[in-house]
Amino acid sequence: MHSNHPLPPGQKLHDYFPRFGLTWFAWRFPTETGRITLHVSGDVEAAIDVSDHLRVLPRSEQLSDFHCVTSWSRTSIRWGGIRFRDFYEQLVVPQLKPALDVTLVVLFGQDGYRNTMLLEDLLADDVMLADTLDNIPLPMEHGAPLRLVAPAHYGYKNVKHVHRIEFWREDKRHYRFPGPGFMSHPRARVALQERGKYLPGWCYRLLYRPAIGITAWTFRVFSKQYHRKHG
Ligand SMILES: Nc1nc2c(c(=O)[nH]1)N[C@H]1C(S)=C(S)[C@@H](COP(=O)(O)O)O[C@H]1N2
Ligand SMILES: [Mo]
Repeated sequence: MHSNHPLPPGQKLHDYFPRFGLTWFAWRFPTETGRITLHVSGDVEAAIDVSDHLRVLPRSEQLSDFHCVTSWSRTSIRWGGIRFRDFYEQLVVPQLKPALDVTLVVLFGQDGYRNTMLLEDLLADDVMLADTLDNIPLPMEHGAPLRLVAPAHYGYKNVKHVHRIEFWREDKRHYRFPGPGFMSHPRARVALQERGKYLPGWCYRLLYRPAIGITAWTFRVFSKQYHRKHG
C-alpha cells in the first residue's frame, strides 16, 4: 500500500497525479463540489440521505498508492475521510432489508460515472470515502467533494464525486459501467492484473498505454475550462 512496496505487475511509476478517466468524462463535471450529499438506496428498507450523518463517523487518514488500469501509478497519496467499513456498519447495515444477502455495491458520481464493486472488497482496511487530499478538501480534479479510495483495485473502481451508493443482492443488472463491458472487470484487483473482463491483463495494457498522454492532456484542457468558469 505504501511507496516502498514494489509496483504491481505491468505498472509504471509517474511523478504526477493527473485528472484521468474515460475520455468522454473529461468534459463532464460534478454539479456540487462545496457540500457532500450522499444517498443510500438499493435493497434497503427506504432510500436515505446520509449526508449529515457522515460527520459523526470517526475520521481517518492513509497514505496509499493509486494504479490506473492504463498502467500509470502514483505512490504515497495522502487521503483523509472515513473508512468505508465504518460507513457501512454504522449507517447502512441498520437500513438493509433483513434476510437479504447484499453482495454488490454500485457507486455513482455526480458526473454520471458509475461502477460496481463487491461489498466484500469494500470492507477491506484501506478502503475509504475520502474528502481530503494532502490535508485539504479534494480538488475537482480528484473527486470533490467525496470519492472512493480502494487502493487494491484499479483506478476505474475509485469513483469520484460520489453522491449515491446502492447496495444490492447479486444480479447481473447491477454491474454498471459507463463504457464498453469488456473494460470493466467485476473486481479489478491490481495484484491479479484483473484489468478487464475478457482479455488477459497484458492485452489491455498494450491497448491502453499509447492513449495515456492524449487522455491526460484532454482532461487537463477541460479542467482549465471548468476553472475559468467556476473560479
Ligand atoms: N466520477 C468519476 N470517477 C472516476 C472517473 C471519472 O471519469 N469520473 N475516472 C476513473 C478512472 S478511469 C481513474 S484512473 C480515476 C482517476 O482518478 P484521478 O482523476 O483522481 O487521477 O478515477 C476514476 N473515477
Ligand atoms: Mo483509469
